[in-house]
Amino acid sequence: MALLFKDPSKISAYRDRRFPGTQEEFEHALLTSTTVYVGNMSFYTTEEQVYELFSRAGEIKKIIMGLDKNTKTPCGFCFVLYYSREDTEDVCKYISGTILDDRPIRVDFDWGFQDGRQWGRGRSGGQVRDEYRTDYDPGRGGYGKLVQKE
Ligand code: GTA
Repeated sequence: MALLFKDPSKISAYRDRRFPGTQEEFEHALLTSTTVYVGNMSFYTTEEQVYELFSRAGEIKKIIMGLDKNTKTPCGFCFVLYYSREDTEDVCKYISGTILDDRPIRVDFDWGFQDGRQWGRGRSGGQVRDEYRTDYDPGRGGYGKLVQKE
């Protein structure tokens, strides 16, 4: 295992406020889990497209598309569950930053999927980052939700 992945503070900048445990348990989960989070996806990217790209890194156990909690439609993220930790590390190293549907996607280590995590946590139903964005992003519904409401 590369040295980078032995230091939990370097493995991911993201801290899930809803993780039901201590910081140590969170870090342990990041170091051992076989789940990755995929962000900056287009709302139009399908599970089949995710499968096509992510199965290059290893055998996939399951894909869970992130959904807007109001419309129940894809809102630009997903979780990919692998069988092996080695494949999980490879996907973070080699697939993060590659282009899917004309967008650079971000692949991040994740502590593990639990029911409920598939829903966007933003007030408008989608992801929190799409509440606050001020740019125009046609692949993610245009302007951020707060700008749209102005
Ligand atoms: N492993 O990077 C990630 C990640 N993200 C961004 C979301 N998830 C992630 N998992 C991993 N790595 O299950 C997971 C969540 C949840 C699902 C949907 O995806 O654990 P969400 O994106 O709707 O909400 O989650 P989340 O993650 O709870 O939002 P958070 O942490 O408040 O904010 C995310 C980003 O939004 C921030 O980094 C920032 O860029 C922006 N943001 C948040 N608040 C503000 C604000 N007040 N002003 C401006 N920008 C803001």
